[in-house]
Amino acid sequence: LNQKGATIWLTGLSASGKSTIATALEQHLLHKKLHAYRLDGDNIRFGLNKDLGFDQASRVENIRRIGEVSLLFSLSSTIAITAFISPYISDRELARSLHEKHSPAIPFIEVYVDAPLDVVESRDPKGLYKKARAGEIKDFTGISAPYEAPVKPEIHIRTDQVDVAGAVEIIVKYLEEQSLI
Ligand code: GGZ
Repeated sequence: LNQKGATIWLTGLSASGKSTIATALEQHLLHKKLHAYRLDGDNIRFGLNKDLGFDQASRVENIRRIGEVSLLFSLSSTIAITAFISPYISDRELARSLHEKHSPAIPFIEVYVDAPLDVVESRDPKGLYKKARAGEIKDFTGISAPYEAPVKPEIHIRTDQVDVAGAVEIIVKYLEEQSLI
C-alpha cells in the first residue's frame, strides 16, 4: 500500500463541530481515493461502548477503547478520524502514547476543535446544554463536568471563526505537509 495510516484525534466540547468536521474530512479523503474511517458516538457509543455512560470512569474507558481501535485502523493504513469530547488530557495522552510507542510509530494528530462555551451553548442543537443547566443531565461537559483543553495540539481550529470547509482545509494542509497524504 502506498498510503500511510494515521489517527486524527478531534477533541472539544459538545456542539463544537467535531462530528461535522470529521464527516467532511472523511468525505474529502475518500474523494481523493484515500482510505479514511470516522469513529464517533454513532458507531462506537451505540456498539462497542454501549455499556458505558458519562461518569468519569466510563469516559476514561470509552477513550481507552477508542485509542486502541483507532490504532488498529491506522495500522491497516487507514486514516482514522475520531470525534469524541475526550475531556481529559491524561486519556488523550494515553491514546497518543499507544500510537507513538508502537513500532513503527504511527502519527497521532490532536486537533482542538475550539469554540467558547457561550457559543456552543447558544448553538445547543440537541437542547442538551439547556437540560444540563436545568440539572436534567448530570456530569455534562462544560457545565457540570470538566473539559481539559489541549496544551499543545498539532492543530487548533476556532470553529466560531472558521467554517467547515476552512477546517477541512487546515487539516488537509497539515497532512500534506507531513507527507501523510
Ligand atoms: C457530555 C453528553 C453527555 C454528558 C450525553 N456530557 O453533542 P452530542 O451529545 O451529540 O455529543 C455528546 C456526546 C459525548 O460523547 P463522547 O463519547 O464524545 O464523550 S466522552 O469523550 O467524554 O466520553 C452529547 C452526548 O454524548 N452526551 N450525555 N453528560 N456529552
